[in-house]
Amino acid sequence: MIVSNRLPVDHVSGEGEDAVWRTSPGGLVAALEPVMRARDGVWIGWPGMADKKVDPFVADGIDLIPVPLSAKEVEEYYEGFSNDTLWPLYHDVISPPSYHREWWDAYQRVNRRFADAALAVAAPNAIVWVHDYQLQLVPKMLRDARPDLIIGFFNHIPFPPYGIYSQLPWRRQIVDGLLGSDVIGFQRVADAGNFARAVRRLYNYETRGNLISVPIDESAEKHGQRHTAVGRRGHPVRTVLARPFPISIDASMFQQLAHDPGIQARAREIREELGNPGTVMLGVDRLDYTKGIRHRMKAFGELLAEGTVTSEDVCLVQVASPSRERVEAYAQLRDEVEITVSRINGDFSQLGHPAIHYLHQGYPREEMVALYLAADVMLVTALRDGMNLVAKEYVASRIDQDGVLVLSEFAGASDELRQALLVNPHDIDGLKGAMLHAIRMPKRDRMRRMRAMRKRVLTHDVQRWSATFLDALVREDHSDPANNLDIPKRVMPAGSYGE
Ligand code: GDG
Repeated sequence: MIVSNRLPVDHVSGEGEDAVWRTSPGGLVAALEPVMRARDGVWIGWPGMADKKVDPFVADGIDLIPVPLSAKEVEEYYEGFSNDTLWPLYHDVISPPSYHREWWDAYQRVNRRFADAALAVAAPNAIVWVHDYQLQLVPKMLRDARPDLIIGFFNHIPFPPYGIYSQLPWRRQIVDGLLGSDVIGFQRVADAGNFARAVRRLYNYETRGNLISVPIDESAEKHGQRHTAVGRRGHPVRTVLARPFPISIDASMFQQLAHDPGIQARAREIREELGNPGTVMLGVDRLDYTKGIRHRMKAFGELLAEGTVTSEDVCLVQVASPSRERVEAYAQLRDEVEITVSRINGDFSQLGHPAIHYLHQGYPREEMVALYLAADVMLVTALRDGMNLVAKEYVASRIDQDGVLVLSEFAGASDELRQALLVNPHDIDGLKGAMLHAIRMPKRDRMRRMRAMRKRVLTHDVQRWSATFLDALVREDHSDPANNLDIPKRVMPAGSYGE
């Protein structure tokens, strides 16, 4: 069973029996669909419409169980606690988190509803995989009711250092909720480390490497609990594996799209429509304050102001797909970004050559791949990002082995894509230097780097990610050597561009 905030479908039209749904085939669906079919799985989540009860249905062969949310719950649990408390807190308080007790109440209530929906259909010893920060209380709710279940949790966003995490008024309850899992997956080594430290500080539980010993009462062992042992302090414990499982993309799907002659023609057309500039730089992000869109624009604006580049030589295409527009911080960010774009364009565009092509729209995947193929330089300058799939999608799409990735060291992807030009996006001079380096990089160097990054992404795709996670989840022995990490040793000196 998969439990996630959103079902992997969007409502197209009609109601009840006549409802038409379209699956939103993100990487997660692509990875899990075959597994779910083979194991008779179900997916539990919110269908995306408030105040509507939707009966269970099947989409593209996956059984879906909708969990209803009222408009008030969307406001308090989703937009409030998930996206205005946890999201900014877990992303290093880039924007100040809001703490409201009513939001917390709604979060607990809704987590209970998701857990109950799972409990209603879980077979004995079922494998339940819970996803992301909206549902951190679900693992413990499941464990308390059904110790036989095999429970995994994957956190798609960072887990912050304790000095930040400790702001959360409900910091103990969240950690306790997560510890209901058998396996807790994080994007980076640092996230798993931050979590283990939070466990020690808040509960003083023993931790050893990736293993956390959670004390249990004597009787629990007899009730079919897995992973039980006697802890070093002489009490019975249940061990929880908390380690990184860096997520990836459906790499072969991106490769396949990149081979499509129609998409290749579209990529050429895009360059023509842009006026055939010497260099096309591209940004693709949800319009989110974690993505460093303003830092990227500031750096580009300064290069134009100094005359180091002109809008005829270099243009920036920024796709900023609309996101969370009812949350105040997002509305504010949109205003700031749009003012910045207008200023830069007003000051530096030439007729027929706008400096920034700003697109506040979502596009079909085919168009995204055409953009990746058209872009000489991909800018991923997140201030904090769990992984950043866009970086991996760009690499997988570059079947010509060309193109330069400028990548923030604050994105999880930088642990694997060491041949990117790594940047600290707060260092505007460093960012400008990396942009210039990318613009001027000789083809041989570009290809050498791209080849190495492609090797990594093509061999470590989302199918491998889900298989690795599920493998760790069903394994009887948490301390098995197969749990060793598969994250490359740093091949370049630590530190960012220009240091
Ligand atoms: C969270 C974590 C982690 C964007 N605009 C369009 C579009 N996209 C697609 C991209 C990419 C996805 O959305 C965005 O994924 P990211 O990883 O870049 O970022 P988040 O949305 O913040 O995702 C993140 C991820 O979860 C997975 O664990 O990597 O760190 O924050 O796939 O291509 N796709 C289409 N049109 C658009 O306009 N078709």
